[in-house]
Amino acid sequence: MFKRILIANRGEIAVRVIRACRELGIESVAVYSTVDANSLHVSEADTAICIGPGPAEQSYLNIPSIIAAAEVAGADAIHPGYGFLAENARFSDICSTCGITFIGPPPEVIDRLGDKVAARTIMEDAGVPVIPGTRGAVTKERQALTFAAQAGYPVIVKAAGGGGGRGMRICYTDKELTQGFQTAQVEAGTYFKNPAVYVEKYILNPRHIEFQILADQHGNVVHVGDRDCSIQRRHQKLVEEAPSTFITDKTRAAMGKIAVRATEAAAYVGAGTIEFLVDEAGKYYFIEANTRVQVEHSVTEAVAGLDIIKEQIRIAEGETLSVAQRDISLFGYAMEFRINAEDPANDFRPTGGTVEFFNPPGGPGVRVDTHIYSGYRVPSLYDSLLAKLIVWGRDRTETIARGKRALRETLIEGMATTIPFHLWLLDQDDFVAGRATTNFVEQNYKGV
Ligand code: MV4
Repeated sequence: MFKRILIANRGEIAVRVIRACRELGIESVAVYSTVDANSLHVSEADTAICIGPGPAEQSYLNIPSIIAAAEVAGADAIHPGYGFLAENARFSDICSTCGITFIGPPPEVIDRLGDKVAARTIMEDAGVPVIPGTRGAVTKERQALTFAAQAGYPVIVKAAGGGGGRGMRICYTDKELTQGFQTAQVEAGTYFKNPAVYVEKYILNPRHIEFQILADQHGNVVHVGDRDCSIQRRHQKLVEEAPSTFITDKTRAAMGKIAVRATEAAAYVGAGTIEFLVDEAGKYYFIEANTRVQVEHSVTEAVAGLDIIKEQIRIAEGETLSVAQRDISLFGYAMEFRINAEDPANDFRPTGGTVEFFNPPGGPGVRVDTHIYSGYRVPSLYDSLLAKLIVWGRDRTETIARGKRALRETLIEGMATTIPFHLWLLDQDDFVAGRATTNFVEQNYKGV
């Protein structure tokens, strides 16, 4: 059993991990940058160590500082949260070299799945449906054009080192593809230090549906159901829900089996996500795997009654999963609303400043994960997430009603937040009817 875990992160996820540690009787060590000295994760943890100045490169991304803090504190494990170093294979490797358990997959697994070309090949070979596309990287313009001629336009050029919407280019003609291929290659080399690109058929109006996975070190793999993350804007998710209304229980079961197969094919260990795109006909395709716990893990916790962070820690300790697939069932509907310091009336421009007053919502079926409090100053250097509001209901109608009620109860004074956007969304017929795809926000939201 771990005695002490260092949390290499900040904000709500650091607070979330501290809570799991406390329930498991494990001591927590927070690290913080100078601008985060008044942060809740610092006061909530058993100990806190300052690791450097505000800019993340000098603190939350500063591997030597974090390792030094872990050694000084006597931590036997590091939880990376999401973002920052969570999907950094080198960090996972350095932790293990220093005799500290990285709570996440081993470096080889992070590398394998971080390379989207390698991941596609692994999945294809394992019989996991992938989007029709080139096998392996495309190095010659001719290969890209040949694929497009055979598959038909539109196609999408993606960087092997990209993911999460970065390094993609949609092409409708030979001319666009010739150009797009060139620029994609150059950009991939500069931004991802990997010039490899590949080409896929472009799926119009897809839904983004992902499966939560848990895999222990003994070969046990389970999925904890799906999340629909289609409500997003410029690749930033705004609302996630579980389970998706778009797929039938039969499809859900089939996709779950495929997600487990994908996990096994990657020899995955830890908590992770298998992402799919689902086209208008309901066909599903693997797109990528995330080797971290995600922001939206909490909607899965709400419908599955499982603590994903505690499972993640158990896995890292070498324990077996606390549940088998037959023990997992989903009950009701959950939605997560990301309350960001962004102005939805002003193109989601980052706001910020001081939270003059904060009143969190409560009552049945409501969970708030946050690091803010009345008087908290939001540093401008990090992401804009202030709080996650997670609501649960027995059916989706109850969940929506609760969402509205809880969003109205939430008072955050001192800055504009995304709450008015969420209230708008919950009044949209297409959303209420479960018809919103990944283009919904861009096509329908004109400001509040
Ligand atoms: C696609 C696609 C359509 N066709 N691939 C964006 C994020 C990254 N994970 C993959 N993405 C997409 N890949 C093919 N072949 C459309 C998207 C996409 C998208 C996917 C999920 C959620 C939101 C999205 C918004 C725009 C585009």
